Amino acid sequence: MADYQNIRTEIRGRVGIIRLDRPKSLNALCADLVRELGQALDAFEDDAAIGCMVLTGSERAFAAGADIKEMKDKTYQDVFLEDFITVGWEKVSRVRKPIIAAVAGFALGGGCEMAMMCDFIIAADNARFGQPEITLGTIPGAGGTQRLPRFIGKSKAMDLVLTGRMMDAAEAERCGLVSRVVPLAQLMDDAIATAEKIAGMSLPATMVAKEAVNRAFETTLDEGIRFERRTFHATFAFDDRAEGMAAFADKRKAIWKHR
Ligand code: DAK
Repeated sequence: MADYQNIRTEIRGRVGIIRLDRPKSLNALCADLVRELGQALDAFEDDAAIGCMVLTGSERAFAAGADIKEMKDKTYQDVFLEDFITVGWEKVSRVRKPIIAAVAGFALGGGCEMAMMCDFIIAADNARFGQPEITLGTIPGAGGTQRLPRFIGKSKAMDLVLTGRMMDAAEAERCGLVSRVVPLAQLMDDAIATAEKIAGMSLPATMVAKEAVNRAFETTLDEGIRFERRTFHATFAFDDRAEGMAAFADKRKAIWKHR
């Protein structure tokens, strides 16, 4: 396992867990953390024994946003030329294997954006989501203005982005930002059990299912349905598709080859 300073990683069965770990700054997403996160995502993505990932933080904070102290003296030239924290960041939305965000405490600014880049969010009952960048004289920089309205609608997205207010877990569930809310003490057990369930499916089937759902955000309904139909047909090339249907007919459990 790599020697990371700002995150911790763990493997449980076929589940790869990444824990953001800068407790003194509520997991503020500094450049080193984002670089390490990118490395950890690559490692799990390349590991054939991993079928699903969980991204989490601490009980107090998933992440309170990008590191404001690191950002505050940067100029336009600095952020443009170094493509500030972009490369590792984009890996979260580019991984092809399923990834669940398990969110407790603050998920603010880049923390909220990072959770939204995962495939779905399981929230602890103490979770608080928000895009407070407006209070810093700036705007969301990692998808907040684009993903929030797609996920929760224009009105609530505008409310959050323009006021910088936080919403609690119940409101986040009501508006569809999170898939479910669980008691804090159960968050990791629930997230890992869900990840194990996904990792227990055929890996290529989960990967194409994820890709097909994500198409819905990029294309028209007609083209999306067409993509789904072609992809559905393509699953007939998988060994696991033949095995899954044969196992159903034989009334036995499928044995996946992940091929
Ligand atoms: N950055 C740096 N330090 C932070 C931090 C942050 N985002 N959030 C908290 N901390 C630090 C605090 O400064 C404090 O440090 P010490 O004073 O102990 O040294 C420590 O964490 C504990 O925080 P508090 O004492 O403030 O704790 P409270 O419980 O009183 O308040 C809070 C918790 C989360 C409400 C508060 O800390 C807070 O408002 N934090 C800032 C939240 C925020 O504004 N976040 C948005 C940041 S801007 C991009 C990718 C991402 C982004 C942009 C571009 N690209 C890919 C290009 C993202 C931008 C942002 O997220």
